[in-house]
Amino acid sequence: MAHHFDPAPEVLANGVYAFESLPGPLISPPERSLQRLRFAHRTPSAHFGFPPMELQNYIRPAIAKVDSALDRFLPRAATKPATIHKAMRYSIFAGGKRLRPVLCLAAAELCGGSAEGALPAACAVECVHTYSLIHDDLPCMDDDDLRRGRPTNHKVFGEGTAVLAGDALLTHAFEILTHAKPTTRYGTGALVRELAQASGSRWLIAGQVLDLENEGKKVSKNTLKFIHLSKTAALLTCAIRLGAMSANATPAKLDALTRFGQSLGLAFQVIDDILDVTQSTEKLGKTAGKDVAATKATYPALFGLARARAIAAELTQGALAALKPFGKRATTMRAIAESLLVREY
Ligand code: GRG
Repeated sequence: MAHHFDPAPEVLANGVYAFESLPGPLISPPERSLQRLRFAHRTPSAHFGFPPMELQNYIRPAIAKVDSALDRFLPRAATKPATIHKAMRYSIFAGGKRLRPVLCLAAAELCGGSAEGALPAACAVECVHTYSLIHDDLPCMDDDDLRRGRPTNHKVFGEGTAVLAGDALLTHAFEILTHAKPTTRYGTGALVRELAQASGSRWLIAGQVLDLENEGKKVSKNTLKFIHLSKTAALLTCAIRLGAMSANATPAKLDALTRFGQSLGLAFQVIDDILDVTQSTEKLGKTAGKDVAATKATYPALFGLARARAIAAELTQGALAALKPFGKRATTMRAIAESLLVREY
């Protein structure tokens, strides 16, 4: 069976990656709904920027379900050797937004499944995501001291343990994923392949490799899009696809959600780039201004802030358009996408 993460992006003769399948330029977002989100009340427990009350009512219990499932799925802190299990739990429970697991649960429900049925996939993706952050923060990568508002894993446990905590989370993710119930369309092998491909050397790691290789260089639009698509959008899309697969989604629904995930994932990273230059370290919970300091390839660097903001809005609009076949059932998914566009951290 053809698989979403199978084809590597086409590499052109000049070494540039082609993105014919991605949504092109789109129209501006509806100003009215943005204003509603901008002025919605923000509570300290709000994880997604400015979610309106109805969305908070969805996100809070979803995060609680994910947190308690992660607690069940991960080895106890006292399990020997305790150091590694403490280090894994330290980063997992450091206060991340839980965006990917929430999207996974929402995708399952959108396709007629249950949040409970999607929990193994949601937790598996969060473990892979957390591993990637632990490794990204290491001195040999982005070299950061702060993550999720706390000292980074290697600052607390030392570099060796941090490398191993990342490795262990990556491996444990696949053990967790085997707890997902197979459906008539998607067996355990299909779910495992999905996560392995999204987090492997053609997607997540490809993005990180190009990110490192292009520091200090002026990259083309296509290369920048490939970096963002692979280092951020691939895992986010994978979370959504796994949620849909846990609900035995039809191929048509899976395709629509793949388009949604790719546009949303790109928008999410463009906004991340913007926040890096517009927000404080305190607000972000990670060191602000790092991209400029490391002369990273980012949307504000390549296009300027105003154009980067417009691109994020266009990509969000593209994500919303991909949800059209779901009609009113996609209200929560739409609200998540809209709230991410106006997030401040
Ligand atoms: C294999 C050595 C080795 C390293 C892998 C792949 C990788 C390292 C790093 C890529 C990770 C990275 C920094 C991707 C960018 C995606 C992104 C914006 C992450 C932050 O996501 P949030 O804001 O984080 O959802 P929280 O903390 O809220 O979960």
